[in-house]
Amino acid sequence: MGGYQPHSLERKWQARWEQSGAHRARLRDEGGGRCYCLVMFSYPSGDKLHLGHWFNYAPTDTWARYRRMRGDHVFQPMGFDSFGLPAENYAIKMKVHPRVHTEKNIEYMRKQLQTLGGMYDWSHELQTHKPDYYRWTQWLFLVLYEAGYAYRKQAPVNWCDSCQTVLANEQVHDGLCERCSTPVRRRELVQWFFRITAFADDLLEGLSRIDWPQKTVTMQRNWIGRSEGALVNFSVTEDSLASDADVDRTLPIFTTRPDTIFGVTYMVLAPEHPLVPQLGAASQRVQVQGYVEQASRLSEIDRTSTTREKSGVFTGAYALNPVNGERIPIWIADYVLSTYGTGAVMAVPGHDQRDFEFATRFGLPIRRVILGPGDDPTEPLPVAWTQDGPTCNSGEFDGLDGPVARERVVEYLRQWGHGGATVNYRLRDWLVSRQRYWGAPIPIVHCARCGEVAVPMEQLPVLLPDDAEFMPTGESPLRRHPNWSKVDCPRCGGPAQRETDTMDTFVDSSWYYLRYLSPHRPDVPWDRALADAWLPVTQYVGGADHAVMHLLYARFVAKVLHRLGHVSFDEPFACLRHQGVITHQGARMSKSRGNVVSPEAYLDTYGSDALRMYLMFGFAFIDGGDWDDSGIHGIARYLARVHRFVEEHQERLRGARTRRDAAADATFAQLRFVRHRSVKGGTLDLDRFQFNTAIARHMELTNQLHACAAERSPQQWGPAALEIVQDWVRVLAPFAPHLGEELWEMLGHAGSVFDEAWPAWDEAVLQRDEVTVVVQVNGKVREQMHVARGTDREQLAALARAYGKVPTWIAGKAVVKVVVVPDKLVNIVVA
Ligand code: ANZ
Ligand code: ZN
Repeated sequence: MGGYQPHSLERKWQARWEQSGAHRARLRDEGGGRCYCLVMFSYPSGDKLHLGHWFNYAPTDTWARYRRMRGDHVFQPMGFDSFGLPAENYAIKMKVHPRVHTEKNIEYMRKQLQTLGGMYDWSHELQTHKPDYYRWTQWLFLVLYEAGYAYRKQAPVNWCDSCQTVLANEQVHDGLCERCSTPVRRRELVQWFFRITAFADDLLEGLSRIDWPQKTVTMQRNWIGRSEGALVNFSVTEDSLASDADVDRTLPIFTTRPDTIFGVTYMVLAPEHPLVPQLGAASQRVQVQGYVEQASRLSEIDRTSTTREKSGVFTGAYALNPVNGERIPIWIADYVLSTYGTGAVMAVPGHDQRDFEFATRFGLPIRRVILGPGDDPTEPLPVAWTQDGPTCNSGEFDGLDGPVARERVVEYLRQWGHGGATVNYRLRDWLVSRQRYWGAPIPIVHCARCGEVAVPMEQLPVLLPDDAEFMPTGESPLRRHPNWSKVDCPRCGGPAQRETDTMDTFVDSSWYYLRYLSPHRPDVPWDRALADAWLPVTQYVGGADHAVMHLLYARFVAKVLHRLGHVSFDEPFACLRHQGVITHQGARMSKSRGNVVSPEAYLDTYGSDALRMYLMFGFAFIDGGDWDDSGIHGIARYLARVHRFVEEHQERLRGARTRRDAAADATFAQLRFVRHRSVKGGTLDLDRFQFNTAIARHMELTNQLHACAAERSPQQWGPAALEIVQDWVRVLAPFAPHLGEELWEMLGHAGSVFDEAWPAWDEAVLQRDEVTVVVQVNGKVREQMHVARGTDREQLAALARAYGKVPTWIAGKAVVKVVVVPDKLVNIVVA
């Protein structure tokens, strides 16, 4: 006795779990389903785990425990994404080595996670900054490199002056660095890329085979941005070239609207287009150069903004339209991007909004070649008509509908060698190199004689030196190290230089789910048999903010590994759910905002079960919400009440085992009904990650138990009632795992409640005594009656004739016969 003492109780069960190895995954066990439940691991960046993390991990653990009781072998690993910018930035600010403080944070976070009571198998923990992990990240790089999916090229990159590093497109928000909000600048640098674009169609196709939130699927689809269209080769006129240099005069453009080709009245090149310096009269040169410089200072976001006034300059050059030989002026304008399509467009102001604005501003002709409803081919266009319609003013292609016109124009172009159908993607190759210290070194050596040489696999890992100067200078810290980069070329033995860039941390997290299965294998990145048995991940849980970065990269890497025969699946995460965000004072929790709520104070006051249960009960998992602790006290009281029930009724419950249960059916009918309803509801809710309503179901059952205990004497509790109490404990256990174990023990059981089977429900018990009976008159449905189940034929017939509006349907007519199907239907036939 002594009431609910969460702290000692939780310590007791954590120690027992540890001692008995209760959370050890038995990955090679046969029989039963396999459930790989994975929650996105976190950055040990110094913020420690706050309530937002708790909100992610606790419900997922509840779900995993539930699956275990459903009979699955559950694997729920935990680890740390310990390389990368957050850790390095923190280290720079605090002037401590990233490894030192990262490892200190990991110790702390691991302790936090242990207090949560998560069913984690810590013997499978991994940390991405450890050589025995990043050795295999380097292996992955080489696998891609050798297959031609990793390459180096000069590229305009997003550069953050404050972080002194290159940022991926995904890390630039509204033209600002996502980490420090410094405006991002374009810069040309040699960088490493992964050829994700080679998998664009596979990445699109796979989206239809996975159970992911619709919004995330749409975001990935848009990010990949597949456009079907045509490549059309215009040609620059001979007299347009500045010098008689031997340049190719073809000017290819990408268009999704080849049906508008007769409406082209000018061309636009991106200011960065390689032809620009070659074009036009000397008189235009100064103006063109000035404009190019001005454009280079703008971000892509600004350039594509629809509200900004269009700008541009005429180059003095002309191109020829391949379908009609027309001579068309070539302009440059910043609304055309160098990174999309061919960096050049055929402008059709009559039917494209941007072109219309541009033409209006600069007085360029606007021509109608597509008809809207009721349009006259000779009337001028007051606004751009951007939808489909029959063609006009288009020579031999006149009068064709959009799709047909497009097909015919493309066919014509193809025949005459002026272009053809093509598909264009918005997706760009993944820029993976970083000029930073805290990451896995790229395992490449540059040799004066042999060029780029891969480090042989058996020489991995290429160790990150501990003694590099990691304060940012704009150059890779590894380059400034006195001797780290000096090596002998693996191929010729001559003097060579290590690649000094490190890998984007998203490379580390692109394959970690594979390593979890066998994190200590020194000989292979993962155990193939285990990977075949356990993957893809059954349930993945993490923030929606990863919709196009991590979640796209991990899919890409799985597809590469699959194509190269290293794994047998090609989608890594079969089912994905995003937890909502727990904000505080209206904003996402972050140390810099000073609005972080840490779980410790609540743990000290209420214990872990109460905190995790409150997080699940007080907020919808998918939606999150603003932190408000006013309900946590109520949840703590609820758990105490549950505990007290078992404590106070122990005698009654023990005796129930041996007592005869004769009166049980009658006495406990209502309890039985609520038990089945609450188990059914709770189970369906858990399948949908609706933890709050699942808990409400449990509360319903608690109330019913209390009512029964108050009404019925102890002698009336037999085994059937006891079983209901046990189910009530079983159903609580995944939510409050420590208390669940404790109650199970109080009920006299030696084993763990998590080895118990999840209770089932019986639909028959849920059939309330009421049924809906349809009333028809001459076969037409006129009413629906709610009547007691089992009502006999005569009574049903009588009820039906008088029910609702039925009397008005049969008034003044003769009832010929009444057909009755008990519990279902009454059909009154009248003449
Ligand atoms: C002529 C045309 C006529 C166009 C018309 C549209 C409507 P999506 O769907 O996003 O793929 N475009 C092509 N390359 C561009 C670039 N580098 N920068 C800016 N715009 C570019 O868009 C394809 C359309 O965007 C292309 O089709 C082209 O304009 C423009 F009535 O060509 B269109
Ligand atoms: Zn060499």
